[in-house]
Amino acid sequence: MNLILFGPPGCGKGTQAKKLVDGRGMVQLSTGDMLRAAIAAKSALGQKVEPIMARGDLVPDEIVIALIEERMPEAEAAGGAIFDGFPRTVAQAEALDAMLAGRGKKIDRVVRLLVDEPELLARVTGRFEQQGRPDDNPETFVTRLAAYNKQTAPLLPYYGSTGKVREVNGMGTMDSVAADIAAALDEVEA
Ligand code: B4P
Repeated sequence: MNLILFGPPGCGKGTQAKKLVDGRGMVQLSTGDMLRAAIAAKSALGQKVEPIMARGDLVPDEIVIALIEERMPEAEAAGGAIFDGFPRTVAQAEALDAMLAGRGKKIDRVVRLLVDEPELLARVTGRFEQQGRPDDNPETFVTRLAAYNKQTAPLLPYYGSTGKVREVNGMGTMDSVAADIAAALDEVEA
């Protein structure tokens, strides 16, 4: 199964993807994690994206598309993947569809996590205090949310017309959100 976890920064995409990896053995492809790994490794890519991420802006499409393309064989071998934080623009969604179609595959489900803005800010601020992730500071979060609203939210009509989108209330406990996502996935597998 190929699943997209969709929603604004701090809605729980990474949190829920990790639960699916643990519970169902699915493969998680998180562009955010890949970019942070490049920064930690001080690679040329990491040095290029570090200031962009620190501002809260999206990194260029071609960079994240190449990162996903590199991991496609792993996803294919596992029978599918959880796309976490990708796609974030219409160009990325089109590239993903083309990559999957080239392998005779498709997106099976898009789970949209619904969380209101005060809760998003509270979560990201909490993580900033605990982990100090630079782009979680409250000022940068405003830019990340604006990027979501301007560049990522327009993906909703792109996927809406496919009938594959399921909305899940992301405001509950991590376990209750996980249960609702499981129901949305079981519907595909049934
Ligand atoms: P990401 O790493 O994707 O960051 P994110 O949107 O904040 O999601 P994350 O997975 O970290 O957080 P989660 O919601 O799980 O992206 C970071 C940056 O990388 C972007 O701003 C951009 O610059 C760049 N980037 C990444 N992908 C890109 C792409 N495709 N194109 C361009 N640029 C890209 O969790 C947030 C917090 O909430 C956690 O502390 C968690 O503990 C808490 N939480 C989760 N669920 C909860 C619940 N149910 N109740 C209470 N707390 C909860």
